[in-house]
Order: sequence, then structure tokens, then C-alpha cells
Amino acid sequence: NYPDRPEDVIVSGPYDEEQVRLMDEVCILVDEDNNPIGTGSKRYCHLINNINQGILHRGFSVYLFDSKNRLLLQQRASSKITFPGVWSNTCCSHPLNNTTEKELDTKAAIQGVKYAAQRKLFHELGISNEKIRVEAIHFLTRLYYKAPADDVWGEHEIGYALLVQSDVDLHPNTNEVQNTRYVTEMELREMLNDPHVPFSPWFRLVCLSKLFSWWKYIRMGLIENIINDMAIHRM
Ligand code: DMA
Ligand code: MN
Repeated sequence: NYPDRPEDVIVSGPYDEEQVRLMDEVCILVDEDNNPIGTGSKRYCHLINNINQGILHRGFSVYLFDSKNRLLLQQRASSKITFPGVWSNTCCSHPLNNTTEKELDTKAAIQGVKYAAQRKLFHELGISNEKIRVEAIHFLTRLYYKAPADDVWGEHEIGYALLVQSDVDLHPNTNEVQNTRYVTEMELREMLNDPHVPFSPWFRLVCLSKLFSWWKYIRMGLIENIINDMAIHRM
């Protein structure tokens, strides 16, 4: 167990009550090599003032493809405190220090992150845990990035990229997700080129770097060529 970090800011504002409550979730702080060094609330981890002092935490991004090799995108709800209203990959969040021991560290933290992904696929999109078992969640790689959301909030994460291929029933939680869409590579490229479609900064970076080459291997049924890359890629 690690010491908890103090809250230095009381967050008030016209924020959604449920999303304010979720800011109490306890995230895992890491150093630049991904070693856990403590814990801090989601609020603490995402305040730009703390990020600017080097506070870094562990996150994950799920990329879910259906059997036609289309990628499921979500549009974040306007109630989200960080990055509201933008289109992004299937599901993102953080492994927590206070849910179940399952999300805590194993050696490379990969198993813990997969349990967290299962929890959030259900919470955000209503995808049942029976439908997506942890064994069906593949670890791709880890991506380090930093991006402001506005003057108060931002992201600074080592994010585990996870791949799932499954046909699922969606029951989106409208407090989290305001829209969903399955896209082909062509359709996604069109969305990315449309200046009126807002995207999360991390998803844009993944589109510029890794996503379309992952997609090629998925199309060829060769996912073993893209999983388990243990490097931490700086974006
Ligand atoms: C944070 O996602 C994680 C990444 C990879 C940017 P999020 O803001 O959607 O987290 P949560 O759903 O827990 O608010
Ligand atoms: Mn985060």
C-alpha cells in the first residue's frame, strides 16, 4: 500500500454530480518507467497543476473491433469533466487501487488492466463481462502521453492499449457516452479529415501512429504480430 496524496483543490463548478463523485476513484501513480509509486484520486491525477509538476498515472484504452473488422468509436458524454463531447476509441479509463485486488499490480500490470477494462466496458457501454472475458482481451502496447483538456484538467498517462474482437450488444450509459459508431478504415479517415468532428487528443495521436498498422494485421487475422509489445512508446 502506498500513501495517498492530499487533495490540494476543491473542485466546484457546473459539473455533473455523478462525474464529480467518480473523481474520487483512486488511481495508480507511476514513474516514467511505469513503476507504481503511490495512489491519488482521479481528481488529483487530472488537474493540470499537478500534471505540470510531473504527476503521472496508469490508464488504458480499449480498441474493440467487430467480426467485420470495424472499430467501435464512442463520443464522450457532455457530462464528462475531462474531454467532454469528443469522439474517441471504444473505452478508456484507469485501473484502480480501491476496487478489487484484481486491478492492482501484477508484474507488468497487464492482467490488472484487463480486469479494469472489463469493468469499464460494462459501466460505459453495457457490454457484459460474460461476453468479453479477460482471456479475450489482448495487450497491444503501452503509450505515454500528456495533453491538456482545458485550463484546469488534462491527461498525463502511461496508457495500456488493449484489443478486443467481438460482436457485442451495446447499452451505453448516457452519463458517460453520448453516441457510438462502428467505422471502417475509410469511414474513420473521413471523420478525421472533417474539421467539424472533434476527437480526443490521444486517439488522434494513435490514429497518426499505430492504429492503421494494427488494423492491417487485424484484417489479415494476424493479431499475434501486434500483441505483447513491452516497449513504452512516447507519443
Ligand atoms: C482516461 O479515460 C484514460 C485514457 C486512456 C485517456 P476517461 O477520461 O474516459 O476515464 P473515465 O471514464 O474513468 O473518466
Ligand atoms: Mn487519466
